[in-house]
Amino acid sequence: MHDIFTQYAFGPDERARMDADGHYVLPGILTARARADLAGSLARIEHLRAELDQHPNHHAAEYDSYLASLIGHPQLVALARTVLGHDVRYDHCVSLNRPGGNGGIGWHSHSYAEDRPDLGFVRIFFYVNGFTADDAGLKVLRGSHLLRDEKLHARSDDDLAQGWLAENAHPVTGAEFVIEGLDAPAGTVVVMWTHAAHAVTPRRPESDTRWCVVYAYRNPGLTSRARWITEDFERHPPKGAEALLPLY
Ligand SMILES: O=C(O)CCC(=O)C(=O)O
Ligand SMILES: [Fe+2]
Repeated sequence: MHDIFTQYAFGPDERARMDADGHYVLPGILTARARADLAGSLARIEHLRAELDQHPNHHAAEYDSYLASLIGHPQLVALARTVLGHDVRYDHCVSLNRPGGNGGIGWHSHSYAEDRPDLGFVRIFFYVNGFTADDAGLKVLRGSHLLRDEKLHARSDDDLAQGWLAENAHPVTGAEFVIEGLDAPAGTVVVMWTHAAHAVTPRRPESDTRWCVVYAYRNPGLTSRARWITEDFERHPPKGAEALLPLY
């Protein structure tokens, strides 16, 4: 099994940053080989999406053996465990390719265990060819995950400012939340707590496709809304993922 990450630092300091901010950016850590393999797999998913009357992007690993092989990849599972502790389950693998002209996505958060802070859920985004803040760039609100609000929704920064931002303040500092646009060089990995508010800016019409896939893991304990795993896949787990696939 080839390495997918080059050396990176994610020790107690970085982990504390993630717990304070809701996300942590690991710039350019994907190996050249992983970038090439991922770009190939993600292009195949995009092709299937156009061809099939299905949503292969929602089950990307079920349509591509390379993507499936990463679910139990020791480096990816180790990163998930650094965030969640040892007892983790795989939740989903969704491709997030954004071709030139893609509209991005408005502000939202994701759900899991709102009343159980002991149960974590992390999304690990692979930004294969990166992005810039004004070109399919991820936007965040540092500290928003601390509210564990799964119902956050706003179509635009203005809607967010007039709604959720006006009604909520940082629970620790009391300060206003600040909209922040991230930049990510090629090969960047972003880890994000599931309740963190985020949005994505449109992809410029003249830009190439932004290749991205997200792997999500969680502590078992509750059912999960985003767990799009077919029975067949659960019965025939990819190598190394046998213990990660069950719901509990
Ligand atoms: O496309 C992205 O960068 C993020 C999309 C997103 O919001 C998500 O997958 O939860
Ligand atoms: Fe999202």
